[in-house]
Order: sequence, then structure tokens, then C-alpha cells
Amino acid sequence: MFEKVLIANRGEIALRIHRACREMGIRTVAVHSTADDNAMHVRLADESVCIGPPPARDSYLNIPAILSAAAITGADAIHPGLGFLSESADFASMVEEHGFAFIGPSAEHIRLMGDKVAAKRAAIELGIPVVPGSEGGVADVAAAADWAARIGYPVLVKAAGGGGGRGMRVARDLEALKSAVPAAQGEAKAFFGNGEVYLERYLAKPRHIEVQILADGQGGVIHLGERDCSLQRKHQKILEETPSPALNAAERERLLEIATAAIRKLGYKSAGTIEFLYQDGEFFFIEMNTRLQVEHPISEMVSGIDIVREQLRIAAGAPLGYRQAEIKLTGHAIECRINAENPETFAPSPGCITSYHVPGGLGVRVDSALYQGYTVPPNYDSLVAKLVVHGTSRNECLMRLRRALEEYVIAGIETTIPLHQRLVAASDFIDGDYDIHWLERYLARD
Ligand code: MV4
Repeated sequence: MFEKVLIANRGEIALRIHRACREMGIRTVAVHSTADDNAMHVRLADESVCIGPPPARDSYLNIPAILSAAAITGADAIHPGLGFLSESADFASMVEEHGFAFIGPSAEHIRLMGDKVAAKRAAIELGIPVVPGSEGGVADVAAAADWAARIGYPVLVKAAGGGGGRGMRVARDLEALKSAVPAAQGEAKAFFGNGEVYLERYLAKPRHIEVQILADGQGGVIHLGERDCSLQRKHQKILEETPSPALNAAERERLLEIATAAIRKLGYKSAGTIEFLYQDGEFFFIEMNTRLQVEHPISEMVSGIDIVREQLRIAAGAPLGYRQAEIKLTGHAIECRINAENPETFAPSPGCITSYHVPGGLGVRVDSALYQGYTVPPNYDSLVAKLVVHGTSRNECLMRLRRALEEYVIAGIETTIPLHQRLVAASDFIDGDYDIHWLERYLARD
């Protein structure tokens, strides 16, 4: 097992990774920008290295600085966390080339899943259902029109070079397609440096359901159930839950079987998440994330498995600590993402935390790097805490979540706690009756 791991990230996920290392007797190296001099992960790590000024490109995306920090501290391995360099195949390769273990999948699989057209082709080969669409990218409107005629309108034009909704355009007829293709190509080029786009049939009211996978690269593959991530605003997840209230047992079994069989066939290694759209009883592959995800704690709460610990074990060459038959998924878990934002306008609200009190009690977990006196910097994304609640049933989970949200005090900045308090009281949410567009409709009502 590793002696020392460098955590190439910040905030709550850096702390989360530090905790797993600590419990395994692995020493930790924190890297930080000058905006994070007083961050919790820096304070708790065994060693810390300042890697640059606040802008991510000069610090958390600064590969030479991160590799140098690993070299001078004598780290054995690097955990990329999520975001930043976590899905950079080049970074994964360079980490290994410089003699450090990369705690994550192979650079080859990161690269494969980073190209959405190649990923979809791989999904087809792996037996995962995909949304009907163009075979590969479409070069121009004429090619798009041919495919749209075969797929049927409405169609979605999507960027091959990236997910997260950038470069996506819906076209409901040929006239709309004529402007949608160049618009999507332009945005894709601007954001991903790759203007390639492809077409898919547009699913109007899907849910976003993803499967958490762990694989050791030695034939061991397990899933930790599915997560329903449909409560989103502008492609930002707000709340996630497991199991999905939309699936029946047969649908769940089929989804989980498809996902684990595909990962086994791919020869994947480490934690990963396969994302699906679910509509009218059908599942369709949209993307695979080759990293730890923000919402991983709800899968940990229902399974009792420490996903980061398994990532570390797998990266050190150990086989998975569990067979699927030993995994018992019990109860229900919900995660509220708490952002340093105004709960109505979503305007960022960085600043000093003047008082801080976290909820507790059975089935309540708070993943956060906040503390009283800490100043939330304006330089990074606004996620500052995850309130994760487990209950034996969805109703018990909802009751506990309401109670925990009431207890949570984060003073000195604005947060989205009031938004979550509204959501857990909304009848559609209570009924589990929501798709990926529900939240934006709900917010637009006010
Ligand atoms: C779709 C779709 C509807 N039909 N594909 C958004 C970014 C990337 N994850 C894929 N996305 C979508 N792909 C087809 N054929 C709707 C979305 C989508 C979405 C998906 C999941 C969660 C939130 C979303 C918000 C808007 C659009």
C-alpha cells in the first residue's frame, strides 16, 4: 500500500480523500493555491505545498507544479479528486511517466470516455443501449439533415468533445437544424477546441440515472447501485438520491446488470460512473465518468463501502475487497449540494463564515471543509458542503433531511440551504415525480 499520497485537489473532496488516507495509515500531501492557505485540507494534511496563485490554470491545473510537489515530498501516488485534472488523460499519463501511481483509471480509458462519439461507439460494442442517432460526427447541415430524417425530429445536436450540456442544441425541424448545427459546432469549438458534433433523437422528459461501479482491473467488478441525479439546474446537479424513485425492481436489475457486464468487458479499473437517460421504461447511455463523483457519498451510505478506500486499494494493485453477493444496499440516501450562492438568484456569495454549526444524529453526514472563521474564496466553484442523509426508507430519509437542514447553520455567506428546504417540501419531489427539467420549471413558477 502507498506510504504517501498527494491530493491534487481542494475543498470538500480533498478533505474526503485525506480522511480515507488517514484511516488507512497513508500520509497525505496537500497542494493549494494562495487562496487556500487556510483551507481545512491543508491544515489536516501531513504536509502541504503551495503550487501557485488562485487562478486554477496557475495552480490546480498546473501539472508541472503538482508533479514537482509530488517529487519534493516523496509521494508514491497522486489522487486527482474530481474536476480539475481528474479526467485529463495527459495528466494521468504524465503522473505514471514520472514514477507516481495515478489513483484512477488508465489514461486510455480516460481518453476513450472523454470523446463522447468514441464513448458512444464503445457503449454500443459493450452492449449498452444508446439513444438512436448519427453514427459518429456530422460534418455539416446536409449530413445532419440526412441523419435527422432517419432518426426523426426533434433531434439534439451534441458536442463530441465534451458533456455538461455545452454545445447542445435542440432542433424540432429542418429549418431549426440549419442554424442549430453551426451554432453547436461554434460553441463546441470554443469550449472544447473540438467542433465535432453528432446527432441524437431528443428525449423530452428523461431522468438522469447513473450507476456507481468499482473494478480492480483483475476481473473484480461490483456496482453500488444507481443514483438519480435528475434534480439539476443549468446542468448543475442540486440534489441526488439512491435508489431512484422512478425504477421498479426489474428495471433496476436490468440497468445494473448492463452496467457491470459492460465494465467487465471493457477491462476498466478504479471507480467509474455510467450515466444514462431513462424515459418510458427505457435506458440510454449518455456518458461515462472516469473519476470519483461529487455525489458518491449516497452510494457509500446505502452500501457501507468507502469508495475512496477502494480506489486507493485498487491503485495499489489489490483486488476488490468485495464480491457483488456481499454488497447489501439498504435504505435510502439523499445528498443536498450546498453552494455559497444566493438561494433565489444563485449569485455567488463568497466570504467569511462568521458562525458554523453542523447537523448530526443517526444517518446524517456532512462532507464540508468549512469552519468558523474560514473565508470562502471567490475563485472556485461554489460547492461548500454536502449534506448526506440516510434512512431505512425514502420517507424516513426525507423527514431526517428536513430536520438536518433546519439544524445546519452557515452564517456570514448566503447558501442554498433555503432552496433545499423548499425542495424537500415540494409535493412533486416528495412523490419522486420529477425529470431533468422539473427544477427549472419549479423555479420559474416564482
Ligand atoms: C440528452 C438529453 C435529451 N436527449 N440527450 C446533458 C449533458 C449531457 N450529460 C447529456 N445531456 C442531455 N442529453 C438526448 N438524446 C438531455 C440532456 C440533458 C440533461 C441530461 C442529464 C441531466 C440534465 C440534463 C439537462 C439538460 C439536458
